[in-house]
Amino acid sequence: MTFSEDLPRIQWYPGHIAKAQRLLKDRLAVVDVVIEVADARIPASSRFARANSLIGSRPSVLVLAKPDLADPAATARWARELGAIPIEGRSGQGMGLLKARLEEVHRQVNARMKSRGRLPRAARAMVIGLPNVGKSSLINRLAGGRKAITGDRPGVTRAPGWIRLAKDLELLDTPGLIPPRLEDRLVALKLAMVGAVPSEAFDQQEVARAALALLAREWPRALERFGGRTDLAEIAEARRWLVAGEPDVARAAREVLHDIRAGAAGPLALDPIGQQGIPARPAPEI
Ligand SMILES: Nc1nc2c(ncn2[C@@H]2O[C@H](COP(=O)(O)OP(=O)(O)OP(=O)(O)O)[C@@H](O)[C@H]2O)c(=O)[nH]1
Ligand SMILES: [Mg+2]
Repeated sequence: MTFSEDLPRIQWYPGHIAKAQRLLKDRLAVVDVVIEVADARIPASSRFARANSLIGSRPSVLVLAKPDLADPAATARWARELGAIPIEGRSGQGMGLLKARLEEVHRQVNARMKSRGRLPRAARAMVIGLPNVGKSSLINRLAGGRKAITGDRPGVTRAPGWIRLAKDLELLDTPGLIPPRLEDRLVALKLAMVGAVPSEAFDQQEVARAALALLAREWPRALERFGGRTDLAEIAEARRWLVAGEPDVARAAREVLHDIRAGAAGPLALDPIGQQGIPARPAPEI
């Protein structure tokens, strides 16, 4: 059997994701600039398959979140390849670059509006990304101490608030949630490994086993945390996690997944460089 046939099936589609999907389209309709957040550990797998059709011809900026949990060399290569900006949520490292890029985009958007004879107005930006990828942390960093401006905007169903980031740049205070791509089992496994899918949504032992097998194939250095073992019973035995004298495999699965997610197994790079996340998009028409 091949590796991919063995992969667990992960199904998760809670109501809030379905609702967010409906809202995303409406909100994107009033946005000029999209800030797409991907996970630096899986820059391709964490992008949204339908991003192109949703973002359309709008300019966009790609942020690689949680670079502290990713392999620095891989992140640097991905950033170059995708023209993306790595941003560390806690230190805010990389924010200066993002702000400069947003300013530039907003100047272009303004110039376009003027050339079309439209009244000048602030450019509107919105953050989109997977569950738990770091959207709110990024919004908080961008907003600093600024307060949300409330008020209705045509075309927005639920009148979210706008935060003024600069004289002519506003940010939507509610991020757009994009659904995890679970139909591709390898992508789904990687999403579970970075925490984009909550562990209640799948069989932990199945996913922990598949995660260890994936690490053995793609990123063996992470297995050092588990003494080089890929077998849950062996990991449990080595750590002395026993129930009634037997290896506590359920606990081993939980701990393995936790360590992978939280960075205890070291920095990760789970997508091969060059892997296509979404088809290349022609340069946006600004
Ligand atoms: N290690 C690390 N953790 C981060 C970083 N940015 C955010 N986090 C953590 O990741 C978790 C999710 O961050 P949020 O900003 O709430 O993510 P979100 O995309 O808004 O999540 P949802 O609203 O649940 O979809 C939190 O525990 C953050 O502290 C980062 O750069 N590095
Ligand atoms: Mg959030």
